Amino acid sequence: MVDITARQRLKLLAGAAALMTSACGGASRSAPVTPDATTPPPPPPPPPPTSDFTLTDGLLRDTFRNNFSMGTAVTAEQINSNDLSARLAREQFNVVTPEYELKADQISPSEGVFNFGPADRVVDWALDNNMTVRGHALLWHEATPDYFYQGTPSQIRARLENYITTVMRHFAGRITVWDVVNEVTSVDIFNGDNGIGPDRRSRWFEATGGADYIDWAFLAARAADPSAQLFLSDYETENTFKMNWTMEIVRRLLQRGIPIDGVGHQFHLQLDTEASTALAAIDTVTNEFAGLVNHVTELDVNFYQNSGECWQSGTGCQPDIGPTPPPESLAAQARLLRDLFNGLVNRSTVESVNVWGVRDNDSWLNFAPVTRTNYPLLLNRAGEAKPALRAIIDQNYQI
Ligand code: 9MR
Repeated sequence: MVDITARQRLKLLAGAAALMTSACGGASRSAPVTPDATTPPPPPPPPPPTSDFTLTDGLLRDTFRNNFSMGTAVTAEQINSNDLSARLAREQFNVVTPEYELKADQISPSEGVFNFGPADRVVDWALDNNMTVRGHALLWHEATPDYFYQGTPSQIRARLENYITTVMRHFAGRITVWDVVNEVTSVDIFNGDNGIGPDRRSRWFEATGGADYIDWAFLAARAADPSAQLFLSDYETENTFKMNWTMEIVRRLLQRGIPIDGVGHQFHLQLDTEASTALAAIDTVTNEFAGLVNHVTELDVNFYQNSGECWQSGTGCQPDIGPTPPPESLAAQARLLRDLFNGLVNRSTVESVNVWGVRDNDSWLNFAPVTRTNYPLLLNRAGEAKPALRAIIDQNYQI
């Protein structure tokens, strides 16, 4: 995983590149008739449309208004620079997740230091624009400074409780939904299944000697802000094996009386993912745990298939597609997302669906596992609706 500062630098470069490549009319017109002194010159004609479709204000969120809220990830940098993605986020979505500003390495880079500035910026901007905020994430094994893991298990617990209490109280009333723990399920299933079981062998697990830290986090979160909705979020819940392990963890939490309100499914999907596998994950939660709700937390569709080797060492990766996405891939993305959204609207436990970025150039998948042009989101680099967006808002749109 690329570190945060490198990622931020890359994002800035990507933003600049997108600006430089944005089209600017340029069609030549015939010479104007010489105006007479009394008639004002006619206004210039509007630029030719680049597509036969206009994404009117609020269309995306309004399409799903009776089903679930529609969210996206935004950064403080995008807001501060009035980036096109921030403007489109405000126009089309009603939930914002700060993409990294609420992570421990940003909020508290060293012990006792709390830096809320960038997160406050995103949260206040969202609220000013009538959007709600998903808090992401109180505990993760990435983007977390080393000091969190130092000392005895009881020292680590006390520090974690203090962190969660301080952060949640700071945002109380402004952030009403939190990913309390992120990605705590074992990934052993992808490493040949060595019988490790449901709990990820993360630094949290190693430093505390087990998975009780998950309980500690939820208990502290409920105590800090009893009105907040508390989630466990993970990726590849569309994989039955991984989902079973996530379910084992949720079951254990509920059996112990640990407060949890819902499961977040990141849904970082592939072009060949069957929507039914993702919908099955939603149903698994609904069918076993009456009262728990589902959120889709980080939806995107990767245009590359990454081998384990590519993820682990950055070698053997598929080559860059380049600046023109293959039409058949755009169509596959549109079909997958239409099937997914058609299933999500019929599932009453789905309260919130969030895509992980606004325009294709915003996505982490342009940089992970290696730097390549990717097309994972609903809007293209120019901020126009892609086939996937049109497919989910209009059943008559021909893919
Ligand atoms: O997209 C996020 C990227 O901008 C950050 O640099 C990175 C580290 O904070 O986190 C990325 O988001 C991750 C999310 O928080 C959890 N699931 C996986 C996402 C992609 O790595």
